[in-house]
Amino acid sequence: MKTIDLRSDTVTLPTAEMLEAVKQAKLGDDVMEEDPTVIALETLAAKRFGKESALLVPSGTMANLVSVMTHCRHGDEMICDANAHIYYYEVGAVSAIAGVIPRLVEGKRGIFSVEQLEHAYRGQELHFPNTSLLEIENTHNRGGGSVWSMSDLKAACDFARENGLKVHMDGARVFNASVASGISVKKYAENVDSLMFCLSKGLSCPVGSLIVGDKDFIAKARKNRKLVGGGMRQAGVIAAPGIVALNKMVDRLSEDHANAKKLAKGLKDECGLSLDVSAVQTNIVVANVSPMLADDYIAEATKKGVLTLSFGKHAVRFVTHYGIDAEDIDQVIERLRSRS
Ligand code: TLP
Repeated sequence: MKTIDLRSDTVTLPTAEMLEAVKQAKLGDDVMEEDPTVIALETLAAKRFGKESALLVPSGTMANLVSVMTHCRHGDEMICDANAHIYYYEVGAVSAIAGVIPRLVEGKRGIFSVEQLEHAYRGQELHFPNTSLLEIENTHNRGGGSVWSMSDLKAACDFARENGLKVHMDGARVFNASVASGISVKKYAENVDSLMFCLSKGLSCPVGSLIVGDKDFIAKARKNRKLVGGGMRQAGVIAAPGIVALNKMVDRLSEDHANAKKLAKGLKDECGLSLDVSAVQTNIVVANVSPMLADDYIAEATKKGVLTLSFGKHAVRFVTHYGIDAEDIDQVIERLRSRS
């Protein structure tokens, strides 16, 4: 029985073209800013997002941390969604390392309104920490791959700007957002001061994330990357697949989105799980498996060769990606339909 791995789009393997690009890559010492392949990727990313500069880092977690360290001082406050990856899944790094206090907003599937921001923002007063950053996640992972609309994004960013806050976008899956919404990544980036995206998720690269921003911000971020041990040497071996990804792997994300929709429909109509099919916008499906516990459901599914992740007591996450096709989705529905 073939194992169908829907735990995450991080399980994707590099394409043959990516591996060939690694072999052919011209390399140098990237800490000395002499790796031509890294420079080519950073130049390409900056151009794609309409920003002055870009910086390659090993992971999305480091990209978020370095961005927060660059925007904020120790003791500052950052407003973010209560289910934001940066708060929920990054080992508390923004507090433990950057010394930043998160102030949480209860968004709807990770999307929050200006009214909620007005409520969360305490103003600059003697007793309060200095609120310096708004963090937005697009697509929103725990929100089930939800996409920020341009009007919601613009309103939140305008509010931030009017109050002197910088905006950082965790765009780990921003290309999924862009493909689903038709809004260019440039348009998303235009509204924020910094944006990070991952090569290692839907774009199928083995390693790497990029931060984009203005020249000065990226120069400071480069130093913070060094501070947290993220300075890399012949990092062109990571950058080379990234160039292939940006040129070849973006448009196909719509296949993952179509497969996620098909999966959601099947899980609801044929496997009896509870979920809102119309809420599936990208490559993430979150289903409620009650009365079963998520862990028990996952154990049963694993026995049937379908791998998934727990997203709460009764919530299970399924992620579609490169390497999962429409037939695999049929198989998943078939296997999960029977409860024996
Ligand atoms: N998300 C992973 C797990 O950590 C949950 C996944 O499988 O989805 N921002 C967002 C929105 C993410 O989803 C992730 C990874 C990150 C940041 C961190 O990226 P990495 O794993 O490269 O540090």
